[in-house]
Amino acid sequence: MLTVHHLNNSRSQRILWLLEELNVPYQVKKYERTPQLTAPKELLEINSLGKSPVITDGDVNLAESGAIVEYVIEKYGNGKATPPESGKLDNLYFSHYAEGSFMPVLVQKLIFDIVPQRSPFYIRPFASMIFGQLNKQLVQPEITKHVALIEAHLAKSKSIFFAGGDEPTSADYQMVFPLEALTDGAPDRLGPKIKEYVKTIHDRPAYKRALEKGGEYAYAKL
Ligand SMILES: N[C@@H](CCC(=O)N[C@@H](CS)C(=O)NCC(=O)O)C(=O)O
Repeated sequence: MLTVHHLNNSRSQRILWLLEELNVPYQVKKYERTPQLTAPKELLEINSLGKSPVITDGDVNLAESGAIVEYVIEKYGNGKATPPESGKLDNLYFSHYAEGSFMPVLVQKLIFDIVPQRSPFYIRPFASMIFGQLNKQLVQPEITKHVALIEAHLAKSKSIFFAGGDEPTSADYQMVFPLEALTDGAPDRLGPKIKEYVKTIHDRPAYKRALEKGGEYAYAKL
């Protein structure tokens, strides 16, 4: 049976949601973040980067959420999660954009937030000032551009989903995590379409089942 190596509060929630939507039988092996928020070393035994998600499926051992999403849809989709012809390019774009362009900016913000908190107390005020300025001058303007791009796309999409079809496709499975993280951390910076999008996904029965299977997930509440 397919196993999802699942880290709490992580991108592997995407994979649980996908498997629930496609009704694929699977089991979850749970890993707990350390107090420093990194993955525990047991994940290194499954994948050499020690990151989540990873799946094992027979002889297949696959990391990288975008690759896993494509693999699962191709092997188990039975035609589901296929974008309409008119949405194929959008699906391709947003499936890659999520990890290739959007997540790096959010991770940069997270790091700039965390560095001052973890600095020795005697340099913390200076670290806060420097990293606060870096966030304000470099990262926030980037996030604003990303939010505008996504908001504009969702506003013109033929449906609530990124590819404009009547069901989620790989673009949605990839985009949901960064949008949830933003909704949780900076809801005031988001437009109405992104908020509606995240709420619609959270209301889906398959999404709720995935939350139950995965356990702790800070970006959506049961
Ligand atoms: N681009 C990778 C990123 C994987 C990744 O960084 N996963 C995070 C969880 S969201 C992780 O395992 N963090 C723990 C660590 O780096 O120790 C993907 O989409 O799968």
